[in-house]
Amino acid sequence: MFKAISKEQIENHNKRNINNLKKDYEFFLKKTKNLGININNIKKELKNFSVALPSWGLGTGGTRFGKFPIAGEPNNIFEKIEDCAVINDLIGITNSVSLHFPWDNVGDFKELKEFTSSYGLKFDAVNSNTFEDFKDYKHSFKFGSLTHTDKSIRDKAIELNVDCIKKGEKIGSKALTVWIPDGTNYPGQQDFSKSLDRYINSMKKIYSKLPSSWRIFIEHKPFEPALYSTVINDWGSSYYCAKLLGKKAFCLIDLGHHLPNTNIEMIVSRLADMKKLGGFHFNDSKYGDDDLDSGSINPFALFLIFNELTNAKKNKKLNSVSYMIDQSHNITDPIESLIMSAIEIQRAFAKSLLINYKILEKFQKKNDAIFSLNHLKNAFNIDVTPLLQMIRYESGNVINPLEFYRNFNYRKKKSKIRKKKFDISSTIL
Ligand code: PSV
Ligand code: MN
Repeated sequence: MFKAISKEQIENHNKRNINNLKKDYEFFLKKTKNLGININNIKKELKNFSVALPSWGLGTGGTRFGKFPIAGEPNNIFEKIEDCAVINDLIGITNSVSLHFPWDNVGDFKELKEFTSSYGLKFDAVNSNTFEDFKDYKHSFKFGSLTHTDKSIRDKAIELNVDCIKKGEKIGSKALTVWIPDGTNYPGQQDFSKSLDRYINSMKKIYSKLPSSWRIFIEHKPFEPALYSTVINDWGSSYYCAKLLGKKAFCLIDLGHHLPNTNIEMIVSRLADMKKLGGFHFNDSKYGDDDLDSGSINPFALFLIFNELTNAKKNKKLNSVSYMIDQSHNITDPIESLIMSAIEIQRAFAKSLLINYKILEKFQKKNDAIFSLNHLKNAFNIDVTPLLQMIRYESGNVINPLEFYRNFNYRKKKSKIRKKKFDISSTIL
């Protein structure tokens, strides 16, 4: 840590902000003490919290209508790692990066690993891409990948996933996330049952190549790019496959991969009970898989997810769960979006730690709906900003990261060094 941003710059920023923070923090301590909350225990839990950054979220995203790159944005995985280091130096809760292959292919993985660890960063789950065709491919994933009717195409998709594991081993990853685009656009286009069988057979082959300390995450999604049906459409199918595959297979919940109004926190609880909850792709959405910034649309829903996680952990029902962000930053500087999103995720977690489950259970036993909700709302409504700021301050990170980053003029500096993607339309935010 602290290679991307000098300690001195951070200290100067913190010196200017610490007096205000101390006042806010004192007020926060008084308030939580009155509620009988032990902040030291909560701080310990929060200091162990981290969420992985998605390599694909560092460049500006886009829609099928277009893309608006910004000056100074990264052109390759090394430059993306530099940006991740900036984020982590500022907020201290994002010390790992999730890679996506073949997008993040490099000639020398040893070099990438060393470069990354020189910034105090490591690698989280690796992700496979069987949802688009690349120039050198002799096949096409147009009609599916792991579930394709043609064995040679299924074999290619299996090979790409095994290749991800091999690359992941070189960089110290411990998990593979598999999301497939397979499905149909027309009723009758495919035999649902046979395509699921083909999926399971392909996944068994990938699973057999997993190193013993690795896990495999199955990511479900009800639609897109297939618009009538998908093969792994929901958590039921995901659970079924994870169970069939074995001990190292788990379900991954991408918050955007649900139909509107789905009770995602309930899915979290079920998968935790079934010991098959492996990880998350955090983002937010209003309509579908919008890939909006975490907590930007419905922070209460995010809090309710963490309520289930915290409760499951208290009841010893939770395996180790990987947290990753999966967003597309179409109109913002990705670094700013990721700073804010990671803090929003941490905030939801912090608020869930303020819930007193003994008190909540008393209300639940009495069927007291209003006081049960009120107990959750009390935790949700406490402003934990001073707590998160104090944790950053104590860990040597920055009290107000967004403000620091804006004044740091990072993009402007990088725009002088990094290759320009566009001359006229590139904007510095
Ligand atoms: C698919 O929508 C997804 O959520 C999967 O995780 C992919 O790997 C990722 O987005 C990147 O496109
Ligand atoms: Mn995802």
